[in-house]
Amino acid sequence: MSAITADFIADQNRSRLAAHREDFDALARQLARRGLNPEALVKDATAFAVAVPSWGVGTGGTRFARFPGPGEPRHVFDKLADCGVINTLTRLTPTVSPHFPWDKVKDYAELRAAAKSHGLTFDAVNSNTFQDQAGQPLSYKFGSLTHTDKAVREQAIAHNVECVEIGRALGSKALSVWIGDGSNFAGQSSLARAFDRYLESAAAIYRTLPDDWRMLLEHKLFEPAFYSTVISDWGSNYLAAQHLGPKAQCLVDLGHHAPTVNIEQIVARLARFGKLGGFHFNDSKYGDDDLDAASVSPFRLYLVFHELAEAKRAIGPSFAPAYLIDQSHNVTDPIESLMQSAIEIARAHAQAQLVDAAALAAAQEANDALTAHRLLKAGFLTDVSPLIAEARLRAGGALDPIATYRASGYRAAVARERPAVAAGSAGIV
Ligand code: RM4
Ligand code: MN
Ligand code: MN
Repeated sequence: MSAITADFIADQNRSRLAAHREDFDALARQLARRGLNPEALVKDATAFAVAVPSWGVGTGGTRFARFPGPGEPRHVFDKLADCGVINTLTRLTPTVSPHFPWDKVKDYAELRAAAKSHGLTFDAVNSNTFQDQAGQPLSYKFGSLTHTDKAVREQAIAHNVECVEIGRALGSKALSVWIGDGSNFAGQSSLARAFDRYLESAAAIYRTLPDDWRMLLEHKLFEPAFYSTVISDWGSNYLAAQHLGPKAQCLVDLGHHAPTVNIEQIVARLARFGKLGGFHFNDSKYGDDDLDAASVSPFRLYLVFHELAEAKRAIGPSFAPAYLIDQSHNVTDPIESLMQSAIEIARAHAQAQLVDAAALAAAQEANDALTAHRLLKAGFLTDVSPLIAEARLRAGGALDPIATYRASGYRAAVARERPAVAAGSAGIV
């Protein structure tokens, strides 16, 4: 169990309960007046979940520096303890997405049991061929799955196959693959042949996937390669996923597009053709900024969830993309940022359920642009805070997760056990 007890949470909730009841009852009355069913909406909000990234609970960094905070997790077991706190308070994040080899251990049964002791299970496993690991025979400096040298490609394939094996031991059902492959100079690499090599390598990984697994391919416009990346956009991603087969789907990281790209439209397209595998949620102003979800563009996140709600209506319950957070926390306590982000993602989801889909479709058919826009925006303009707080409360979570976390003294307590990390080194995690 997490260090934060049910009694402590109940105690913290007590002083907030009367105000919450008032706010929730008022919202429930308003929703009922609008023809919505508040009880069904609370149930739906209670069922909502998003995975946290194991790499997100350590303080991130930029290319220039990293400024670690107190009580940084020393290893994956500490990371799981932190992830447990996030879920205990928010009741939104029962799964953790691990990254290998960062989270490598000797005994995966022990890791799975440790997760369980914090009330957690494992989500998609992430492979890493964008860095060289200690003792690795061949370098990824010039690429991994798309390297010109077959031996390097084979090493990268073997790593992904190992990730699937680890994932099986952990009870995961998906492999997320993001590669840093690309080029820095026009002419440096053959754009056509690099993609061919990707397809061949990815197919070798795909062949080892268990039947009930998915392979989630992640595209990214730039970085670390700055002229071209091999899987640069949703078009290349879709082509690859289509080429590989039904178990391969596209993963949309919100920060991996050019700033003006219409991501919600990409979501609609991929969903329509069964290729929307999942998300990496974060927010950004310029590029892959990895800022906290909805901290810059909450309306964009809402529009993404509106498309997801539409897709669910069209496709039915089989439509279940994997929801993950992928952020880098440079100036906040990562536990606070991840709780805040999970809540904002749950908010966008809850708001999207408020849209009158039939009325919206009718306005669209009638070409009544302004009515359609107002119907779409109605969800975004509704403050659903009491609704998602009620869902948390019923699930045993905190009415105010961040205030409760601060009151718990968790960070100071772990800082006493976990030695301070030296500042200065640059890095993503
Ligand atoms: C990449 C990408 C991957 C993540 C790494 C750490 O930009 O978003 O999903 O695993 O960063
Ligand atoms: Mn990502
Ligand atoms: Mn990224």
